[in-house]
Amino acid sequence: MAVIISGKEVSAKVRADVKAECELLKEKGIDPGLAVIIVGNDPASRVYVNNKKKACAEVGFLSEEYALPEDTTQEELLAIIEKLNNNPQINGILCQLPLPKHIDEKAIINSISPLKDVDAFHPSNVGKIMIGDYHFLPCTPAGVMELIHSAGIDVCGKKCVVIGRSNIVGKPMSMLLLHENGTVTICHSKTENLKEICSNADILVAAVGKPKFVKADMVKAGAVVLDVGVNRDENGKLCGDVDFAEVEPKASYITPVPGGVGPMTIAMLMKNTLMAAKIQNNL
Ligand code: BQF
Repeated sequence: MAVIISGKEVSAKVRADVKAECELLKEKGIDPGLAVIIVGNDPASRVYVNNKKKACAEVGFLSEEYALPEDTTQEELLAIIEKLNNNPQINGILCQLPLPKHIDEKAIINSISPLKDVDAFHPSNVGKIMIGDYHFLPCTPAGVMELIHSAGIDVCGKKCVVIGRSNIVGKPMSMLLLHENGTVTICHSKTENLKEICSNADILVAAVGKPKFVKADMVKAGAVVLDVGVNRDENGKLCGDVDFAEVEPKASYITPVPGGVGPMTIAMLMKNTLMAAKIQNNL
């Protein structure tokens, strides 16, 4: 029987803290604003963007949505970002990924001012994270760390295994665990003996993108299991990368899907936007 770490509850606390700080900023005449760009009609992206706008409204941020058609050119998108970079009312800019295939994602990420890059995807912010000298943390890994802390778990000296090596989750996740003195192993699709490596982990982070990929025989008894996946199962139900029914009895702590890491991603985006507003106003 594991303790279920509720991202629903922890994220509500984070948003409440951001809301309180936002009120203080507004008394100083600072009104934090986030611009969210979405290109095309991907239904999952639509849900994520709506979640972000809803969170902005809750914490008291201004939010602007730029919903662009699928056939938007790269030049058009770059022109919008350029305007937002120069708009003092906008403190954070995020471009919802993935983008249509005819747009070069790297070029778009590179064009966002690092000071407004609240996803922390710009190479300059990625570099800062590598050397441990950052103001923005990537939202999902930061959310996972917040969940670990909320449960009173100490990473120092622990065997941490991250499954997945994406630039958005796996790589930065590994770096944050390393900063807290975890002994970190990154696994991926070419990893040999995946089951054996995972089943030695004290802290296991699943960021694979495959429904119910992590089974009980991949998990050590008493491990802490953090599930980054947002998938649909065979019945169309939301599920994680971890087979929750199998793994929960074996773990000491586990995050559910929905209501685990997902809401934390959104809450950390609010935290980053608040930080961006402070930095841009020299606070
Ligand atoms: C929940 C995302 C893959 C690719 C791009 C709450 C979200 C999801 C789940 C959410 C995600 C996943 C987001 C739950 C934002 C997380 O209750 O479990 C919130 O909105 N997310 C994204 O913006 O881009 C993605 C996953």
